[in-house]
Amino acid sequence: MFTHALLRLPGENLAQGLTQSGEGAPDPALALKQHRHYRAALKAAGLALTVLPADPRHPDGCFVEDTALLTARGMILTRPGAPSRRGETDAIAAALAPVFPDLAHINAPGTVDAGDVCEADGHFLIGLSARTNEAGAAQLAGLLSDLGYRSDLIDIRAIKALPHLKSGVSYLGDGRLLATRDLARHAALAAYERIDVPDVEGYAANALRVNDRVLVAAGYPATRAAIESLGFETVALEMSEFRKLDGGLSCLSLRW
Ligand code: CIR
Repeated sequence: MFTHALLRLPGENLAQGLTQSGEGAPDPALALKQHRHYRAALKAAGLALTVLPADPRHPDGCFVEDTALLTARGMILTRPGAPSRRGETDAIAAALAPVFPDLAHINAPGTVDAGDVCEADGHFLIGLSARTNEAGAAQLAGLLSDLGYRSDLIDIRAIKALPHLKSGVSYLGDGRLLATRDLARHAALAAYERIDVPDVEGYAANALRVNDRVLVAAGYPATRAAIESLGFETVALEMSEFRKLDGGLSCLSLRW
C-alpha cells in the first residue's frame, strides 16, 4: 500500500523541457490543469500529497520520478543523465530526508534516471538508456544488492521509441507486467505474466498502479480494457502536455 506521494508543479517555462517526441510545445496552463487532475486521482487512491512549487531553473522538474528510487528498504538519490536535470535532486533529497534518512547516491561518472527502473516486488529491472549509463546501472545494482534486492539490466538504447525503460513497462502487481512488444520478449521479463500493449498504443505502457486502482493515459482503449479485464478499476487521465515532453504518468510522482 502506498500512503504518500511527492510531486512538483509544472512551471511556466515547461516548454523549455527536454523532448524527442516532436509533438510540439506543451501549454503550461493546460499542463497545470492535467497535473491537478493527476493529483486528485492520487488523493482519491488514498495518498497524502507533498507538492513542491515549480522551480524555474528546472523546466523538467515536474518529472520527479527520475530523481530518486524509493524502495521499502531505503532511498537512492539518482544522478540524472541530462546535465540540465542534475540540480533537480537537491529539493527532492531535502523533501524526502525526514522520511528516508539513510540516503544512498549515484556518483559520477554514473548516471541514472529512476524512470529507467521498474520494481516488481523486490526485483528491479534497470534500463540502460540514453540517460542511465553502464556505470550508473552498475552502481545502482550494487546498492540494490546491498539492500537485499535482485536486479536485471535491460538495454533499451537501440529502442528509440522508449526514452526511459518505464515508458515501455509497468508493474501491476501479482506477477503481472504491462509491456510494449519490444520489451515483452526480454528474458528478464520471462518470469512474469505479460500484458502486451499494442504498438499503436505504446504510450499507454506507462500506467501507474496506486493501491486498488490503475491510472492510465486517456485515449488508449485497448490497453485500458486489458487492464480492466484483470479486475482493476482504472482512472483515465489526459496527459497530452506531458507526453509532448516524453513524460508519462509514473514520472509525475514519487510514491511510498
Ligand atoms: C526528460 O526528457 O527528461 C523529460 N522531458 C521527461 C522525463 C520523463 N521521465 C520519465 O519518463 N521517467
